[in-house]
Amino acid sequence: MHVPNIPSLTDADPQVADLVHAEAQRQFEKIRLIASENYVSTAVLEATGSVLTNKYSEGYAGRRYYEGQQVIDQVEQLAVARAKELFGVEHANVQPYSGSPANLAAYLAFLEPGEKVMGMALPMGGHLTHGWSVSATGKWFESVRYTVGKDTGRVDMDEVRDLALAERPKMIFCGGTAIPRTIDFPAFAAIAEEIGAVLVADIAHIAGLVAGGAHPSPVGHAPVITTTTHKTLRGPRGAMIMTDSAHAKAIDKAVFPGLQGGPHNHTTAAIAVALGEALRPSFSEYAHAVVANARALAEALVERGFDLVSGGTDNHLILIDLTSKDIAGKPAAQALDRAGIELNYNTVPYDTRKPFDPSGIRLGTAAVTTRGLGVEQMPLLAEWIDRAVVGEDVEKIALEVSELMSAYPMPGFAVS
Ligand code: DSN
Repeated sequence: MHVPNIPSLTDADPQVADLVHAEAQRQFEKIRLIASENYVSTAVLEATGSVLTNKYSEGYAGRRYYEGQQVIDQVEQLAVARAKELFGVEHANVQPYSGSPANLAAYLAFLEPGEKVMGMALPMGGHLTHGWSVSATGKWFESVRYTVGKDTGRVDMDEVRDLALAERPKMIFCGGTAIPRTIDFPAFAAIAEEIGAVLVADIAHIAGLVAGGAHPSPVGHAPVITTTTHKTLRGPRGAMIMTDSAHAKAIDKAVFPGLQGGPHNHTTAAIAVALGEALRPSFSEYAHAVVANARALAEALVERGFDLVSGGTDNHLILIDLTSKDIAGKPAAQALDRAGIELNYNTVPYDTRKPFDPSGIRLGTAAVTTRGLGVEQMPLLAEWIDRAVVGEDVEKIALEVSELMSAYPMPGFAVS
């Protein structure tokens, strides 16, 4: 059953209560390898489900448009202070509703419509909001995109520099959603400085690794840093923008009143809780364990003949090109789901297939590491993936997966 228990919901709306319990059970039984997901602590869950959701508080602490902010101001100030301490930044805005609005705030703060942005192309591992054509950011701004090497699967910083010098974008994004390798923040910063562009580091995927010292930090290199709070950082669904002092005012104005109304105060409180957790030494151990697990899983997959984009991983994420296995990403992901292994199909760089039916799958180790799985379990995961990806023994594997996971407690769930 779900923890905290939900007796009032069960009385008032058993249909929804049953669905909540069912999802908790599903998360307990599966090996969750979606690279952008995690399990939050029970404390984060409690903050998210609190009466703070009842309150409107447009504005910022001490400068609100509604009365009754005696408590909310303290909640937001606590979240901000913890973000500043954890990441070592001068300023933090904890109000963005999620990653896409956080990135939009950067556009609103530093670009006029039609001006030029540079980001990693979506099929190469970038994000929709880094200027991809179907996103508002690609429709309302001119965008240029850097790629990864066809043979290396890695960003070539000389090519990024050449493109930047030729195109002279006003803003540059680094980071993305399917990047298995370390992001070279100093190199991006040098390029941005050379052309006078604002560098925005989108660390949504790796924020927890940065906080835990398992990935280099963009602080001191990128004056603007956007992140979601729910991936490796292990907080609630939300986002933050961290800046140096020079860029703070523009970002705050862009978030509110530029893009948003009232912040989601229950989320802000849960972000504060998650940041408090990330400030503890055990979080650094967690972040390093996430990377160690990803490396071990990558090695075990390579041994089984899987073709990994860039050959491996430096972080929590693995991108597999299944072309050599003669199966597409979507049927593979569906077969894996039936086997109790949850991940997503994904385009790979230079994919010849369509985004809704691409050649790859994407995996991450943030959630399984939270459950307590270690490097010793990764060869078994690779073996199950190898068999299930082609639809072999899926029902049998699902039972074995559920048996394995039953030994690892899940925050948010208790066996009833
Ligand atoms: N949907 C997120 C991910 O899965 O990486 C990015 O927005």
